[in-house]
Amino acid sequence: MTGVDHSGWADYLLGAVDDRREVAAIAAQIDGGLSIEDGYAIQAALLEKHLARGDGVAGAKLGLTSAAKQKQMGVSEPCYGWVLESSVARASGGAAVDVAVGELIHPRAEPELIFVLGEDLAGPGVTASDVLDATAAVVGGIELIDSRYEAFSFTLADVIADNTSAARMVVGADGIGPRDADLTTLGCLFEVDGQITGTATGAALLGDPAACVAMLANHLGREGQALREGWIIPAGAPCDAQRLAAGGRASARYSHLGAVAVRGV
Ligand code: 0L1
Ligand code: MG
Repeated sequence: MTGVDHSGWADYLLGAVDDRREVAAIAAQIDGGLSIEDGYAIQAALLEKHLARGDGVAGAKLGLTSAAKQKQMGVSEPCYGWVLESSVARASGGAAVDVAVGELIHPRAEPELIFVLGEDLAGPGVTASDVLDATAAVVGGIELIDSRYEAFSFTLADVIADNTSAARMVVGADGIGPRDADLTTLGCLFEVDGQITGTATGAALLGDPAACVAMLANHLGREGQALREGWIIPAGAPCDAQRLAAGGRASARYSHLGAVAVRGV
């Protein structure tokens, strides 16, 4: 690793969250750019700062696991981040969950397939089948991402440092057992402000959503960390993300999992 000030850049990103303002991407401000390794080190420092403020970890997430998202953001690899307890809202029944978009910088909504773990999962060597064995339920959700960077523009290392743009995670009420349906053919229809903006199946997530979660478990295993029982694990968005404004509404309708909706307030 280089002499990058991980704690200082984490403060830079936390300041952007606190002040609800976009900031210049980090890589462009460092001679030689920002490595993926330094991106994860900044992300780890940022997580420590959130925990020091009294927040907790509700799960871990994957980002950029679909071709739709990789194309939208101009990158070719997935990334991993943390889901903070303060970011999670649980849907009840079919009612739309209100999200205070004014607390965010330039939020975008995207559908998510979410695994709820029934037991710990520690890499290396975790397979998609191991993920299904360790999963208590699969639910639908909607993530509100909010890059702290100007114009949602960044390198892969930048977005990793920024905890993969994580901002809010709305978790659907209706789950199924991990083997109750074929997750690769499970369908998702995403609608924003009355317009269908994307349709996809679970296979859009690198061929198999459970394999994505295995990648995350193996990534954390390399750092001596594990996914924990009770955590939620969003496997990524099968469709691209859409701007959500105050008064706007996004809904994700899943086969087998029901619908999840959010309203910008
Ligand atoms: O959850 C995600 O897929 C976000 C990954 C980061 C890139 C973005 O901000 O879209
Ligand atoms: Mg996401």
